[in-house]
Amino acid sequence: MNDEIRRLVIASNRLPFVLERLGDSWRSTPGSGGLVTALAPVLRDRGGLWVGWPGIVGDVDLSPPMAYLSRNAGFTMQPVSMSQEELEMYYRGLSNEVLWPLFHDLQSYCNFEPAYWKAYLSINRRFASVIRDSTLPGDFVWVHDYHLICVASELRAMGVSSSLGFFLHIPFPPLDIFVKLPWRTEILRALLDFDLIGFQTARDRRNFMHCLRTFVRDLTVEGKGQVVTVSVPGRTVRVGYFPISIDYDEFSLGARSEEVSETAWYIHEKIPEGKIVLGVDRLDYTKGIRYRLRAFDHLLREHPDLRGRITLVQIVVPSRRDIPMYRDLKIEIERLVGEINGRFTVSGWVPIHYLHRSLDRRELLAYYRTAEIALITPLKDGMNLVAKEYCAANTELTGALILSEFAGAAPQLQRGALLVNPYDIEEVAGALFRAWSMDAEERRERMNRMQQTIQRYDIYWWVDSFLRAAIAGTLDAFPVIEEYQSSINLLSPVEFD
Ligand code: ADQ
Repeated sequence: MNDEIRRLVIASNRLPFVLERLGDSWRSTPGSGGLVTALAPVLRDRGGLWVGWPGIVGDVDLSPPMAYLSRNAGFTMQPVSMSQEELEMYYRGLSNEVLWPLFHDLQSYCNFEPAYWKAYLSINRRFASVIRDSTLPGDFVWVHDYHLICVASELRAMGVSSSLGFFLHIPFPPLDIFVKLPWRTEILRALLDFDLIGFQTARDRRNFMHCLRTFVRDLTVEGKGQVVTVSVPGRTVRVGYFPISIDYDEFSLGARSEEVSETAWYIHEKIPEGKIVLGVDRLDYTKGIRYRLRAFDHLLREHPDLRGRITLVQIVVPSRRDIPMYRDLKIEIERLVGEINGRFTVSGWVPIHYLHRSLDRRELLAYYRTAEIALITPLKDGMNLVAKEYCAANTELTGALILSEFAGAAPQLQRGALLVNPYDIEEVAGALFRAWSMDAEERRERMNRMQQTIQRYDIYWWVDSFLRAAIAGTLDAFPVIEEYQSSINLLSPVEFD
């Protein structure tokens, strides 16, 4: 263990909540998405630091709400400010119109606007200055995701020599897609300024290594297995894969609680006819919702006997509402739901129940617990935590998981899930039929296998394996500090003055 390590510092585009001004008071609501679900329990009570954008644009004095949230959350929060224009160019632009679609293999959705890149570098530089000003040399700085790839090179340019780790939550694309990026060499070079680069799966690391070998000269690679060492003149960097996970015990115990059981019973009471198929996704074109709806439509056409005996509950969490492509996607999903419901609904049975809102943990767990089938079919996904959450919450071992082979979770869950190509509508419909008719024994065995894997490789395993590779230590290197005990739950909304 490295004795000099002092604090765990996390940097991500957003702080783990969204702040809003409500007249004279403030409201913080939990951030949606996998990164927050995964990291909030890790930093809680450790007195560490989280650097990120709090969700407010412009020049607003954020010290009072930040002080309140830091005092009560169990770690300190350091905001990074942004103007509306910067947000548009760096976040909406380079992050979500270039890196997000390209890294999910959807290059035709990209808008390679040159001005985006300048804004991206400038915001990465701002994150770097905030990190430099609020950390000490012994802190371990762990930067997250595609918005902040250039933070290490900016920090190095400022003379910061702290230990820096990076984790990419989304996939890394294959060479022939990555090659389209106008800033491909800059991105690869910037990543090499971290000390450890982590990907979700072996597939992503393989793609990255292939790109490095193609574009970076004088590169040597040593070792094999989960973490390898890459050297370029003047730098040595470790590169590994660390499949992210969930707090298994929290989901599993939560699902057994009385209030979740009651809500689950109530949900099934309201949808009494047959089996429930569940889809839960952030609103995003990578999640494959349109293909999924068409597969469900195909199932009902091909198996008229299932009509009235199977119901799809599709929950869509609002996301990136200010991006036009996301607004169009919402309209298209609603049109498809309306069309399918219009075609098949009969008195007493509506085939698709569509919810477009965020759910609290109790409701989400209740849906997980009550659904006989989870239909998780992203076109590509870094990991997909919903798949793992569904399994952890399936306390009675009666559920079946249909999972896209392009989700990062597929290699880990392949012994229990029914893997499908999400573009293959007939195959997905076939898997639905197979899951619908699967006997209890097979469901139990498959679910049991998946639960064992998720329980063993949970979120604490993930953090520890990353930290072991980064600093030869584990989360225990940053012990829980009495005076930082949290009194608010960042996964619930809070209002304060
Ligand atoms: P996301 O694309 O956000 O994450 P995912 O991993 O599935 O995808 O996480 C979604 C999270 O949102 C889950 O934790 C889930 O509980 C929560 N959620 C979903 N529906 C909700 C609802 N209706 N109400 C409230 N919460 C809801 C990115 C990458 C993924 C990667 C994660 C973590 O795109 O591939 O798995 O980061 O690395």
